[in-house]
Amino acid sequence: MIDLDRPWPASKISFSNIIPQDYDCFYAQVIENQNPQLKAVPLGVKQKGILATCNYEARRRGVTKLMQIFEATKICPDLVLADGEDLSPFRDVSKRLYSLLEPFSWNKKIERLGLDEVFLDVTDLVAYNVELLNSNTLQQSFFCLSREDPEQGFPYDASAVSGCVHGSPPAPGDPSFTQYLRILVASHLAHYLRLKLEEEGYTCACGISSSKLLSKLAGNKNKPRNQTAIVAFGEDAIVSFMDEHKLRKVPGIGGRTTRLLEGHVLSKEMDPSVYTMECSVTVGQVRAHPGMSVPTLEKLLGGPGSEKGIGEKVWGLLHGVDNTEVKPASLIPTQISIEDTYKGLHELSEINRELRALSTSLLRRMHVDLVEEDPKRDAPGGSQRWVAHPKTIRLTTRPKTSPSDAIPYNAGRTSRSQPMPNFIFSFSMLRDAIIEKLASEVLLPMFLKLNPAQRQWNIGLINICAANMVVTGNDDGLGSGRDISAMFRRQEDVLREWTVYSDDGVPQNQGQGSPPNVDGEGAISGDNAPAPNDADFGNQGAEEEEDSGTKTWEEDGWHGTEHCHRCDLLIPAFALLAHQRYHATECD
Ligand code: TTP
Ligand code: MG
Repeated sequence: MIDLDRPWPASKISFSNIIPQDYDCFYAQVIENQNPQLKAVPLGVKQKGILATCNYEARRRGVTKLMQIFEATKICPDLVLADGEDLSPFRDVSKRLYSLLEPFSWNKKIERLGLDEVFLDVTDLVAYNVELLNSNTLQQSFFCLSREDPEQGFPYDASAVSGCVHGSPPAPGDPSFTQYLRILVASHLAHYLRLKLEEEGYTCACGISSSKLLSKLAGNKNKPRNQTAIVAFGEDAIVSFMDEHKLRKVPGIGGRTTRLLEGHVLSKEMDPSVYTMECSVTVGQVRAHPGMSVPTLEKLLGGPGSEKGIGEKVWGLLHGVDNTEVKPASLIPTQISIEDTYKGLHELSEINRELRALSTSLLRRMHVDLVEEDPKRDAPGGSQRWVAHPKTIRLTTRPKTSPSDAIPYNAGRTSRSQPMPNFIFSFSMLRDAIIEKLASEVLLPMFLKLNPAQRQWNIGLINICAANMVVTGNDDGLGSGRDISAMFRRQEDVLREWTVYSDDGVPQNQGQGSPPNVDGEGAISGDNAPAPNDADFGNQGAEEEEDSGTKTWEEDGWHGTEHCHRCDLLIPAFALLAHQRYHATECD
C-alpha cells in the first residue's frame, strides 16, 4: 500500500514508460488457436529437423525450444508435432495483435521485433493517468484511455503495483517517487493489455520500466503469462539489477562481444567468430573486473568492422543505460526477406526449383504486407493498391559449410542487387506468371552472376530480399498519385547496369547509378529467422550482422568462353545465361 498524504510533484519530467510484450511460445499458441484440442497436449512446432518452439506442456516434460526433433520425441514420446515452415499464419496473427496494441501508444511509438515481440511506449498515456490520481481514493481509481471520452477506460486499484515487482517502492517525498507512480500506473495498463490479448487467445509476458533494455529484462523475469515492473531507481539499484544477468542475456550484447569479454574476464582464449548463446559470466563479473573501463572495452571490442563507440555503448549497457527510443509505429516493413537453407544444392534444376519457391513466398509476403484494399480505385486488378514499393531486389547466396569445417557461418556469403522489376507490382498478370518471370528472368541470372557456372555448386543458403522500401504517398520522392510504373521505368534507365553490393550495402562498382539504400534490418536474417529475442534488439545487434566472408565482385569478370556445367559445351560467356535458361526449362 502506498500512503500519499502529500501532493506529489506535477509530472513534467520526461520519463518514458515502456512495456514490451513477448508472446508465450508464440508459434505454438497460433497453432493451438487453430486447433484448440492441442492446448492440452505437448506440442512442438517443427522447422526442418528442429523445434522452432514448443508449448509449455511440452516444456514441463523437458522439451526445449530449438531441440532436435529426434531428441524431443525421445524425451516426450507423445509430443505432437505441427509444421511451422509456412510463416504466414504467424505473421497474420502478429499483425492483428500489433493493431490491437497500437492505439495505446499516444505518441505512436510502437515497435515490432520479429513476429512475437512488441515494444510499446506508453509515456503520454501513463503521465495523463498519473495526473488523474487522487490520493484519497487510490483503490477506486479509473484508468482513462481517451482524452476526449472520460468514460473510456477501466477501474483499477492504484494503491499497489499490478503483477510481480523488482525492488522496493520509494516513500512519498523521495525524489524517485514520481517515477514509481508512473511505473505503478503503467503496470495496471500492462495488466489490462494482457487481458485484452488473452481475449484474442494469446498470453504473453511483459515488463514495465523506463527503457527498452530494462523493461525487456524485466519481462524475461517471470514467464509465461505474467508481468514484472522494476521499481528500483537510482544508479546503484539499477546496476545491481543488471549485475545478476548473464552477459549474453543483455539485449545489445551479442555473441562476439560476449566471447571477447568472457575470454578477458576468465583469461581464456575464446574464438569470437563461433556463434553461441552460451555464456558463463555475469554482467557483475565483467563490470567489476579489475581495470574494466570504457577505454578497456574499446580496446577489447573495437577495431576494424566493429561498431563505432562500442566501448561506450557496452559500458552503458553493463550499467543499465539505454537511450534508444521505441521506433514509430509502422506496419510496413523496411524490407521483406525470404530465405531457406539447404543441405547443399548442386544442380541447376534444384536452384531453379528453390528460386521459384522463394519467389512464391516473396510475392505472397509482398501482397500480405504491402497491398491494401482501395475502394476508390478503378484499375485493373480491381480495388487493390500498393502501400509501399521496394525499389531493390537483392539475392544472397552462401555455400554449404558444416560446423566441423570450422568456417564462420557466413563465410562466402555474397549478394547482388538490382532495381525491382516493374512486373512484380502487376495486378493484372497471373501470380504464377509473375513468379516464373521473377525466378527465371531476374533471380536466375543474378544467381549465375554470383555463382558462375561450375561443374557443381554446393549452395547452403539462398535469400531473396525486397529492399529499399518507398512508402506510397509519403514525401519520399514518389509522391502520392504519381505513376509508380513510370518511376520504375526511369529508375531502370538510370540503373541499367546491375550494381554489385557487398552485404554491408556498399556498392562494389561505384559509378553505375545511385546505390539503393539497402537498410540493415535483417540484412542477413531471413524471413525464417527467429525474433531477435534475448540477444539483440534493433540496430544494437549490429555486431551480429558482420559479414566475415563477403567476396568482392568485379562486374566485368565474366569474359571469354565457359563450359556449360550440364552439357559441357563450350559457350561464349555472353550466351551462357541463355543456354542455361534453356536447360532450366528442360528441367521443368
Ligand atoms: P521466442 O519468443 O524466442 O520463443 P517463444 O515465443 O516460442 O517462447 P517464449 O514463451 O519463451 O517466449 O521466439 C518467438 C517465435 O519465433 C517462436 O515461437 C518460434 C520462432 N523462433 C524460430 O523460428 N527460431 C528460433 O530460433 C527461435 C528462438 C524462435
Ligand atoms: Mg515469445
